[in-house]
Amino acid sequence: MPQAEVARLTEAWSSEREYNADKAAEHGLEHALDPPEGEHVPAPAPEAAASTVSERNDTGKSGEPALPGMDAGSGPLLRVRNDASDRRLTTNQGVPVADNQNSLKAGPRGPALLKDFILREKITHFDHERIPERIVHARGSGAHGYFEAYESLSELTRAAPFEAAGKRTPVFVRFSTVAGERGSKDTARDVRGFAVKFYTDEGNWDLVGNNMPVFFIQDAIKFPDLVHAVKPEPHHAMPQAASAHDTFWDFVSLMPESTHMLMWLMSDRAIPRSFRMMQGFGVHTFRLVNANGDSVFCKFHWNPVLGTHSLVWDEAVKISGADPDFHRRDLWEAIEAGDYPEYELGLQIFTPEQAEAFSFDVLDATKIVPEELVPLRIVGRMVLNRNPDNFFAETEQVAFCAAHVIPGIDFTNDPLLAGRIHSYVDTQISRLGGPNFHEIPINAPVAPVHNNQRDGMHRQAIHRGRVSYEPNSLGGGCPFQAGAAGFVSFSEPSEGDEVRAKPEKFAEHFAQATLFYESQTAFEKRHIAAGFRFELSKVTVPAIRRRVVSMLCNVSETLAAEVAAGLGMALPPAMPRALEQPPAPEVTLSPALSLAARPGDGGIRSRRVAILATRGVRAKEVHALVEALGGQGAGVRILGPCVGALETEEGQALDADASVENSPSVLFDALVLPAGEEAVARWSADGRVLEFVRDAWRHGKAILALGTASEVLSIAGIDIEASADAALVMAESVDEDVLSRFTGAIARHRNPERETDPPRV
Ligand code: HDE
Repeated sequence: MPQAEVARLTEAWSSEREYNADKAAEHGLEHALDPPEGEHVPAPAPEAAASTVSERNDTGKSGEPALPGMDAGSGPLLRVRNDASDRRLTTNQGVPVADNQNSLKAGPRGPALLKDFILREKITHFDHERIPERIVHARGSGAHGYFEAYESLSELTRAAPFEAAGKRTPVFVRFSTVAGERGSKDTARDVRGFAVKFYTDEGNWDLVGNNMPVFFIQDAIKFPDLVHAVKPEPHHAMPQAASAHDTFWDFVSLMPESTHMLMWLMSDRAIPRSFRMMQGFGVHTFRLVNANGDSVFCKFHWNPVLGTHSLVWDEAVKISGADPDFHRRDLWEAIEAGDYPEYELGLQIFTPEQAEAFSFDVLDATKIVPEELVPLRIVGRMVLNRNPDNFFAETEQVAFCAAHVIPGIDFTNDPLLAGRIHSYVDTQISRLGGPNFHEIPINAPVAPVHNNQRDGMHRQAIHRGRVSYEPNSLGGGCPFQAGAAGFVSFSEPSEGDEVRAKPEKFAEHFAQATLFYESQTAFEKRHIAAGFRFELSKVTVPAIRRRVVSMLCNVSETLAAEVAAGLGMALPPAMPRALEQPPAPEVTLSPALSLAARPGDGGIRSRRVAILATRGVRAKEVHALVEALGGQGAGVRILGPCVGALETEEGQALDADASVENSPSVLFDALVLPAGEEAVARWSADGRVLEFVRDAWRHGKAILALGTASEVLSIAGIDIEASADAALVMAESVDEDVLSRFTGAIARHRNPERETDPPRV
């Protein structure tokens, strides 16, 4: 189209907006509650909105002009996937590389030349391969999947994922530890991050939660203090990925509001068996808002279909050495094997009036809303069915943000949440190098993005046209404000003086710590006491230990006494309470808080079973078990003294695919000791095998001993005569009954009744 014609169209288009008719509606409350859509005029011809009249000249790189309203930066990741199969090597500029073995030199023994742009590009890029790690949650593992709604929640919220039964929304999830650095171990005692990015058709919603429903602090202003206290101490940068040190306990012992979170952190919740076997929580109270603008309060819960299961501490410590990637590997392998991790989403819905009457404040992130008070409504499920193609591009570059909400989800005045709404975008600017991190493919929404934000480091989008301001007439008023169809903040009346203060109810610090402790089973209580004992035994300043135990006196005398005894100290007086006359709690026992409340689906899918093998092992049962357990979805490995072929009792060859050396007991959920005279004799004389068996026993694992293999248990020091133990199955050979007792024990995960403190073996 000739330039003159474009000018004529532009004049006509611009004239359609004689004045800004939206202006009058900008004022007053009515506008706030029901914002109008912005005035906009369709372009009279595509050329009128173009940057250039030459936009149809396709150079082979420039491509076609933008389609009307198109945002090529959003949409599936296909647009950026890169596959090198059957392709030649190139530079970053696409220049084919002839020789990737030698730098350019003046003669074979001569000096390297500065003009070797190929060498220089390669080395320069390599020099900058790392980006700053996350200040917290640095170590994480991610997966793609989808969320599927069970029902329409439109009476409660207009949020897109809950629009209709069966609606699927793509998600990317990142699980993480908090304190450790990027290369630290997976099985540290720590909170786990549980961050979900929903790519909804109304933009990205990030539910950036944890595997514990409460937090250490009540106000964001204390977050840097908390993190400085828990991270390695600044003078010598130790310990890595551990809260068991002076500065953490010094801080929390002076912050009694941490007590409730400390109960969770010292419990088995802090050492999950798998990311697939832990809950997730949104922590804060959020709002749901429906199309009429009506709002209710909401707490988000993720419940794993496999149930909640944890490691025991001794196991977690040993896994750190045997496989620091234990959780990352478990997640990856489960997805590769088609055992897609699945979690149900539960909502606790309550009104502000209900909240007002609670003995605690729902804006206080150190408090839960007990499920006995407000039951869970299960509204959908999340399935993780695809591993990332590339760890860095996806799991490392994904940028979650507590401020990413969509129409239908809104914030409350939780002062911890307020700080988070600021922090996440801010941190990405230095971590991901500028304000355009939302254009990194894993972060880009699938909903199109159109606004007048421009430029900045690493800008990817090529904006068509010359309009980057609003109001405008040269772009037909576009992109125009969406009005009531857009995100309308819930209009909550606010009152009060500008003060730095906390509400009175925030001063109650112990009731829910007691609720949590009292709601645990006997073995969980034992583990909590052991957790405190271990952590405080690493604290070198007795005054700090005393302070923590005095805090525990306000939770449970029994717990405090047990911890004090474990530290060889006298029980101190209880710490003075900030609130002397706390209100009576509504709920004093909540079985839902115990890990035992969610045993899982009763199957053994993806559980790991070790079958020991060595020369002389009876192969018959080994083959039968591989088939039977594998058939039920368990991951079965045959562990020899080393990998490779060994000769069985029957004189056949059996292939060991792992060894007692490369895969110790802690990497498995169950153990089989098959029969075979010679094998039993060999195992009985092998220290590594005896250690393997002892660990399996001590960690409460299901054990199947066939024929005379039970002798190995006795030699390992296990008192099989005295133990009436459902997880120890001894039999001559494998039949239906033996198999069902063994798989039943595996499905139960661990047998805590076997535990003694100190351990019997
Ligand atoms: Fe975070 N948090 N946080 N946090 N958080 C970060 O964001 C922050 C809090 C959580 O897999 C950072 O991208 C403040 C509670 C998860 O990438 C940072 C406060 C909960 C992840 C940040 C909190 C979380 C983060 C570091 C107190 C549970 C990992 C790098 C006001 C509801 C997300 C980053 C991922 C990460 C700030 C407290 C969960 C610095 C200021 C409470 C799961 O922005």
